[in-house]
Amino acid sequence: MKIFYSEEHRKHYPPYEVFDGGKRVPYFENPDRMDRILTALKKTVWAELIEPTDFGIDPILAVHDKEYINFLASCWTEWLASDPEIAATPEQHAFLPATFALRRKTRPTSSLHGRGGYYVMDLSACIVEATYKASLSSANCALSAASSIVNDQSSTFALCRPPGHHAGKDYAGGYCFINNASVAANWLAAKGKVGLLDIDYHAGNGTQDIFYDRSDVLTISIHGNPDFEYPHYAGFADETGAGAGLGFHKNFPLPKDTGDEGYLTALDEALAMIRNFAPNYLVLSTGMDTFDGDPLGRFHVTQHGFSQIGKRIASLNLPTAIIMEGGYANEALGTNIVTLLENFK
Ligand code: OKP
Ligand code: ZN
Repeated sequence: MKIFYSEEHRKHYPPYEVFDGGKRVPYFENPDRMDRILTALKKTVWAELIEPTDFGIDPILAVHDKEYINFLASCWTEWLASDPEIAATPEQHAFLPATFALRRKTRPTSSLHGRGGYYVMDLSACIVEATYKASLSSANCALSAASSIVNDQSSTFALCRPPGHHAGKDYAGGYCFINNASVAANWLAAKGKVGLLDIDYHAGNGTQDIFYDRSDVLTISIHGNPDFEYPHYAGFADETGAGAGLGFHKNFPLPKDTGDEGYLTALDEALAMIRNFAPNYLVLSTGMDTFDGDPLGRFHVTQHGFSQIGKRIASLNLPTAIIMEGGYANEALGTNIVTLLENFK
């Protein structure tokens, strides 16, 4: 199986993130996650690591707002230039706004913090020097996977970091800056009908927003109920699309302590919807944070569960671009990914 991966992510390693209550903690979405997965992949006989192709900025701008992308590109340099103390110790800092724009009647104002609060949704999408380049490279991994499934009609894995599914057209959030899966799905939509299934533990709010009024990409997300879980304001069952897209988005908000059985019941319903939609391609936003004991999740999916999840999704028999999203139980991450991927080779 082709695995698209770049080392470009490594320096995107903010020194901290901020939890509810203002608590600073080490950045959970860290480079070690990729090392765990790489180690596990290298033990298989079927994983073929490939550098992503550079698709340029156009397929990204087909999904994201230009001013938002400009903000990501220049944020760090502007931040350093704004304060000599920060410039003296850049490795101790991350750009984080402390004021956030509501989407209603607001606009990006010209100061860095004015744009920061407009384009950044929370205190986990920390921007450092390497963030923009890492994000572009991550998107190129997803685009390379998309292009590869069209050419080969077989499934591929994009080992993306940073992840993408919380990033919307013009906002970053939840460790995500460019919505890799959406960029890939939008690129694929020019070639055929696309199903996008998000199995990360957290609701794929960015993906939901991007395709909300479109009927050519069916988006489905299975996740912890936003009544108790991040991202808190999207992912409810009554959000089903709008306009031409009405009926082409589906959320499965599940309760705390969901295990294999409850998860697979929702998955089967999602797969029936995808079969009915009959897409040419599938994009799978793949988070492993549904795993039992994940530090950021409240589900109890087991390794056996991941094997079943992979088997059932693979039985759709669709060329699938598997896109890495979250998963923070780093010790188990490699094994869990390999267990899922085994079904697609
Ligand atoms: C990204 B992905 C918890 C704060 C939540 C953000 C979680 C982002 C998850 N106190 N922090 O979907 O795995
Ligand atoms: Zn997640």
